[in-house]
Amino acid sequence: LNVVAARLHRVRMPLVHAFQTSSHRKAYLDHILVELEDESGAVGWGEIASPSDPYYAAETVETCWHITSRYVLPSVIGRRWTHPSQLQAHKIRGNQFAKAGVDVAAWVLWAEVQQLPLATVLGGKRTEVVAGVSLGIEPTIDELLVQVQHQVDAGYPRVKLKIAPGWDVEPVRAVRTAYPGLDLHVDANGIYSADDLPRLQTLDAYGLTMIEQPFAPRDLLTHAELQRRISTPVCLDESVETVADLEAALRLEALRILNIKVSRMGGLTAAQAAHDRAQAAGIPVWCGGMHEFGVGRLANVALSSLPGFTLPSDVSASEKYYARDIVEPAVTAVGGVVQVPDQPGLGHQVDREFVAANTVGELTLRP
Ligand code: OSB
Ligand code: MG
Repeated sequence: LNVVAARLHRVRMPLVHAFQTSSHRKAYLDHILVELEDESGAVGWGEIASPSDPYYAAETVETCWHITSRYVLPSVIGRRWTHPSQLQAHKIRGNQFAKAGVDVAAWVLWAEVQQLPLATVLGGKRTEVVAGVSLGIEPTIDELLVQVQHQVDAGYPRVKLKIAPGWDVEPVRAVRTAYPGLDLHVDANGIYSADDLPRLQTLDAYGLTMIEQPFAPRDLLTHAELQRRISTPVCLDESVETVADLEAALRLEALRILNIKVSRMGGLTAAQAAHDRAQAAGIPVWCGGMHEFGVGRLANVALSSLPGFTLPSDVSASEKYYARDIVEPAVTAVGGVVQVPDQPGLGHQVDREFVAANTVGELTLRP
């Protein structure tokens, strides 16, 4: 293949329900869609799902735009390739979200050219994947319980709660009391420190499926310490940006579950490698989300069809996030189960008119 043109579309969409984590609050998102065009005329789409501000990872929408247009795309355009993994921008340090959007677009293009579903070219075996939902910090516990009920009614079998100091044991106790059998887990997005170990240990009493990323991304040692003290599995998210990070975390016994995010790992190539490594180590994985629009979410669905994804993934239906999605048809879930598309590429059409109507910035690059 040979990419002869690349386009970036900065698209703005409001969330159905504003979302707050331990680090930030958001009501609308700007994601950058990446469109790669092959010399054959085939097109592959990817999505750069970076938050606007550098509070989840170091990147922002602005840094992604800069790095993608100035470094990642110039390393791809006009270069001949036969497999998307050959396009890895190894020279560029970090900037995983920027790299991920281009890597996904290359995988989708490759699947399109072969007329195969993205899941199939990745080695996916499942025809459907189980989805869970992620619920933000709410102003009150009563409002949280309304959100949980709403998602349980929609059929989702797993609920994850965002926690932070002042919003941890109480909401967990309230939700656990109301839903004794629910598959429930918590995600702190790295807000706690070693001083909080005793408080986090008290969460061990609530039958949580996992405690996700309690400590700062580089603080593997404190994750290992917590895992020694509790029987609830510790799950890593922000700590694992590369397969080498995973290797170190495994060696330190800092995790028992891995959240694999396509964006955080720099794309499907690395996400697939992390899956293989975790599977060899006996670590169950699931696919985390970044409130992706349809393009990024369909890449997450395809990844989740790999055999090691044995826990529910954050691949909820379009309607959980957006009143209208940029893909046609929208992604749907029945009883918390999402079908893995069996059509070529992403398996759904990108709605170009709707994308154009919501675009706030565009750029085309050629050799
Ligand atoms: O840690 O998983 C996270 C959203 C923004 C930043 C961090 C996270 C999240 C989510 C989104 O939980 C979940 C989803 O996309 O369904
Ligand atoms: Mg997380």
